[in-house]
Amino acid sequence: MNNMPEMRRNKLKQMIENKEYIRVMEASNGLTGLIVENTKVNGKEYDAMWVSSLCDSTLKGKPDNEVVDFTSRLDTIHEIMEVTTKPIIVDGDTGGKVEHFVQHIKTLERIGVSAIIIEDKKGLKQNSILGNKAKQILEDKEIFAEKIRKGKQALLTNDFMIFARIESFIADKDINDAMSRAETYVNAGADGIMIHSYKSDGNEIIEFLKQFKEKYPEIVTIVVPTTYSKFKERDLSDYGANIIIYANHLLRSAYLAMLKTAQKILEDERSFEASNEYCISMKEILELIGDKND
Ligand code: SPV
Ligand code: MG
Repeated sequence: MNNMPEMRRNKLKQMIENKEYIRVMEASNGLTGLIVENTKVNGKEYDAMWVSSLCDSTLKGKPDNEVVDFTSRLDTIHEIMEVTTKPIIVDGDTGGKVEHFVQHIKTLERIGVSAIIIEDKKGLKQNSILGNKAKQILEDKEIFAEKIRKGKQALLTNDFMIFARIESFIADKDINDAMSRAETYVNAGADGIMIHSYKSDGNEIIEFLKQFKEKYPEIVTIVVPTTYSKFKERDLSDYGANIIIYANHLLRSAYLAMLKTAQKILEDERSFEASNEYCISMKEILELIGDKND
């Protein structure tokens, strides 16, 4: 397994050049990293991994509001890198203070991460899917653009990408706000634009992709179809999406399975039933974490 930083870092750029679209799955620890690395169905597999702030926080029982700091996020990334080779996109939340952001992306670039996505919010960051049920405060677009500009200047390679995430729809602003922010961030050097929505019809996303790709056909677009999950990858790609991220599905499914097991053991006052119904065997677990040098 070659997981050296320089081998991993440029893989995402190469994939963007060569593939119709990039399929990304959340990886939030070594174990989920192994699932993303190794799962294959009918010749299909995941291209890259997303290190989600939501999942990283949830696994620590903490809210998704940047309380889990960069050092801790970095531990998670290292853990994933230990056992995988696929490229990594890091959820950088707001990117924090510009001075800190510059340091953080230099670290990420050095260890072999391929891209960071930062979102144009300020104040106490709230998860986007909360939409208008939380206070979503957008950053001034010029201030945010400066963060992108400074970040780009700090990088040492052409491999590492900074993607700007537009939260206009999350803050109930319209397409004009989103497009104007997109233009500012592209001009500041953003390598791609992520557009997000908490609505399930996907209309805002489709309209944005249409307008954006008309203007910037060459700039990478990223979508996270958590709420508008009915769209097939092919549809999103046809609308203009280049990177499709399944941001939290391993964590959410694992939680459900773990809760069921915990409840079942309480119910039965032994593990026999839960073990047979909900658990993989000890043999399978031990094989999974067997000696990777074999
Ligand atoms: C995350 O996975 O942490 C994200 C995507 O930022 S979302 O939860 O939809 O905001
Ligand atoms: Mg996040």
